Amino acid sequence: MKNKILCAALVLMLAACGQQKETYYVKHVEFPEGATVEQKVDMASRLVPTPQQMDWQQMELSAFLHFGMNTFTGREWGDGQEDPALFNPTELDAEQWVRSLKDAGFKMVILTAKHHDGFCLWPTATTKHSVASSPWKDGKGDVVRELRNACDKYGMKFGVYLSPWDRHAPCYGNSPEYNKYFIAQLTELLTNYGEVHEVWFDGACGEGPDGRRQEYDWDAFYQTIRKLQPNAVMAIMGDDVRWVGNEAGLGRETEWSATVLAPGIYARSAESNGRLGIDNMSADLGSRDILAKAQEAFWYPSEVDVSIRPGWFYHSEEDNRVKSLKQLSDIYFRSVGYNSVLLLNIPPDRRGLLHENDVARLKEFAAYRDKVFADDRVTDGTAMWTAAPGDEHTYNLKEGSTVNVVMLQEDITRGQRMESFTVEALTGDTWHEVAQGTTVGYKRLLTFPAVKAQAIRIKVTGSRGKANVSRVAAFYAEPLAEDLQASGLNDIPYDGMKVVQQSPLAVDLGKAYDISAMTYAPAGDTPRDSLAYRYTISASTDGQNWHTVKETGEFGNIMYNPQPQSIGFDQPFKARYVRIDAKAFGGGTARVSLRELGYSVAR
Ligand code: FUL
Repeated sequence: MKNKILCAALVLMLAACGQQKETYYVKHVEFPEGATVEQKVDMASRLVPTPQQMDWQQMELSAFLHFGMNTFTGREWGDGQEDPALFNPTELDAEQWVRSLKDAGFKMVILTAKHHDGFCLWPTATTKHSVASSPWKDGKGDVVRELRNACDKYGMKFGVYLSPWDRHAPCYGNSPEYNKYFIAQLTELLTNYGEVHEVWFDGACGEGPDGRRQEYDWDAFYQTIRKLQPNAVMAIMGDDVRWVGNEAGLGRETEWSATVLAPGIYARSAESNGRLGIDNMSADLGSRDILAKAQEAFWYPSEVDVSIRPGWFYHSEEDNRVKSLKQLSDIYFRSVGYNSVLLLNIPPDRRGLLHENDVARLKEFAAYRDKVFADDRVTDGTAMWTAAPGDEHTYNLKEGSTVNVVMLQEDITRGQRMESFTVEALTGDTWHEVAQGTTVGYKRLLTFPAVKAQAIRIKVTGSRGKANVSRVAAFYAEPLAEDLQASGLNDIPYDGMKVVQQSPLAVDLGKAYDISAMTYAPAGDTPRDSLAYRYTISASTDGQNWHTVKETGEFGNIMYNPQPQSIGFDQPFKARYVRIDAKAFGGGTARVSLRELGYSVAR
């Protein structure tokens, strides 16, 4: 198979220092029969990205634009029966999309040229089910073209999402015919719209009419892309970019771009991944243990796709549920900061504009990142350091530095190698550990409680040969409190609430409400050892007589993943006063504050 030959291409390069030859494997390596774990680990540590994968990784931030028929029907998945007459944005302005995204630091936009409902946003020759049959611009419009032009104007890279699953095309399920149809659509998009940097194929594969199953010809799709857009990366159902495994914005703390997960489009992948017992969602895709069982490994880096709103498409009822700055910042640290590219979806609305609330949040998000990363406190962090287990390197900080973020980068053109390390801070004349990390890869951001320090020290505790650490930096990120109101996790105004008791926290909500659920969202500056773990919730209508509404609840894993968690109840209860008795993981008393709790009011 041609792609196998391409992937297996082996290059010899001169190591920068030492002049001895190091062997690198671009994108794919097959282990020899009988290879030992050490040999496999060594070979995996010499896997490197293609130039396209490298460019892609360096973008860090891409934007997704889910726009189409669903925008006008209010659905997330259309059934393909929608009338094209419904598609009629009143003020579509692709320049507004691209300008807002560019200002917010995004380097590429990917548009849903066709979602599962089969409606095409460009006037395709393959079907009438497209913008050409809509009233928008009297059927003369082309959303893909408008986006392309805007990208050219603002210097933004451009990508397309084309859903293989098509609930409209009558030939869907008749495999050879539909594959031809799909390739014709792909060919139009990859021929008529200039340079395409990412082609995004969703894995969803539903049934066609009469329950027929479509067998996609992935190899032919792959060849089409390689022929027409050799510089594009092929994502998800592709072999350049891997789906992280969830749509919640959660990267893995240990994230190997050099992975044993075989891309789903290869014929052999189902057998190989099945034998290893892994899929995109598995926690471990690259450890020594799993390498020991594998026969090959891939450079197949992760992309974290998540929407700024609950849905992928615009729904006006979600206008007040745009993710908060804290949520976006957490997502950033757990995607870009976990060796992944963040693909954030911002869905244009029915006017054909990015909604004001989303644009405002994007601005805040960009301003926050700019502020955090403007001032690298490390004075000498860009000198390349070749790090073997047991090695350590000290980095001086500018005078008077307080830091709570450390960034590490590896030169991945020489492989991903770091397996574990610690970060220590020097305060006065004492070193103390502030963080531990596992993989680094292209970029790793670690956060920890703020510390005033003169220097930081990185100690390598595990690596695959010598890791090439290309940058170490340190920053201070202002802790963010969750704005439960803005993120739609609280229905009751905080202004009308009062704390009636600090510990355990008891709150007067201002008046009685029927409460159906609550949320606990630990604030960014809550020390980990005082986070609530086990809790009891009591309610009262008069502040005197209390009854228990939740006997024993647990915020599982909160100490490692301090994200909002919901508190469900068997039935809604009426309360003006709410109390939470909570213990921390270690058994001590937890500290909960007023704005860390949100309330859903029963309607
Ligand atoms: C999913 C699709 O089914 C969603 O609608 C969305 O497009 C998301 C990015 O991928 O699998």
